[in-house]
Amino acid sequence: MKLYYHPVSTTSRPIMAFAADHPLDLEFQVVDLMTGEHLQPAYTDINPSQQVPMLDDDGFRLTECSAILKYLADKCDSAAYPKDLRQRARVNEMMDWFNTGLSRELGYGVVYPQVLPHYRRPDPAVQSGHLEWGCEKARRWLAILDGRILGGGRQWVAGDTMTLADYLGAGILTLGEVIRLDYAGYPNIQRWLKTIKDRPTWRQTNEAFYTYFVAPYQDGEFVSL
Ligand SMILES: N[C@@H](CCC(=O)N[C@@H](CS)C(=O)NCC(=O)O)C(=O)O
Repeated sequence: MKLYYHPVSTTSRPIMAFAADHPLDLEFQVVDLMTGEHLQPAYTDINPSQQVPMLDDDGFRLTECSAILKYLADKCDSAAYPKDLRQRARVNEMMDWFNTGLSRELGYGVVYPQVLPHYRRPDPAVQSGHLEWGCEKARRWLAILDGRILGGGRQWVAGDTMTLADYLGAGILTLGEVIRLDYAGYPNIQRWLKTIKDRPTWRQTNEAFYTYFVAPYQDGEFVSL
């Protein structure tokens, strides 16, 4: 199997982390988002969405990080994607929660418009209104994550053990580090992230993210939560 990915990408990092923790025969093929390789005909031909990640399993091509994680987990029979119907439904629920709610507001509402030129609104008033809106909505999701989902001493977001939802959620939350978001004021989120980041495979699979996406912006001025 081959994973087309980029090592700083928020949607690739959870798959890299999962793969590092599991016995998967996975070849990694960088698609250089920085030079626009994903927009070139060679990649567009195999992935018209022009995004990473994409998995190719013997000609079966699959996009969407959430779908790829589930596919890989079933492929290697991982306990991170439980077989029990309700436990699995809970994991699916949390993955959708992260990917459609928090990711939208935190990533597209707050972080990307400040660091990726093609997401910045050309009109300063629109940009500022967009960020204000994103921050307000992101704060709401973070309060739910901190208080309801990870509150009461819960260690993981979807059950008693680490699941795909934790892999995905940690990738999305750590994107905030690009604008130096440390989740002060959200102690349960901080505790949960620390547990995941203390895992031996975390630094290895996130090294490029910290080097090429977090470090260059460490002195930047950002609107933050
Ligand atoms: N819904 C997709 C989103 C994938 C995505 O946003 N990928 C980004 C990298 S994190 C990308 O390829 N961006 C390139 C671009 O949009 O130009 C998923 O969950 O996998």
